[in-house]
Amino acid sequence: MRPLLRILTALVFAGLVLGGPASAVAANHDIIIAQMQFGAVPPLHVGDVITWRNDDIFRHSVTARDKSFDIDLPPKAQKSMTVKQAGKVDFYCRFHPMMTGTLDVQP
Ligand SMILES: [Cu+2]
Repeated sequence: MRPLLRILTALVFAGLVLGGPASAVAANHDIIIAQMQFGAVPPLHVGDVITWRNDDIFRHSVTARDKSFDIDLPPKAQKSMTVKQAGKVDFYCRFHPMMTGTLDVQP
């Protein structure tokens, strides 16, 4: 095999072993909460990790309407979660219900 082909083959094989046959490599996303708003939600896939970071001086939460997650975020705190299910999940802040967003997760 030519060297480039050999490298590509090794990378594909590593991806299959590490990521499983159905998933691409999991991505990490930061979603920043600032000025009483959730930051933009990036495109997501099952297995991705979201780190929620609260840059406000207020306590917030990231609470799923379907109760699949409920993250408490004191001021200046950050917490990570792994995205486990495909589909759309609306979320809000328990302390400021006007703060809302939607996760749109692909398989
Ligand atoms: Cu809040």
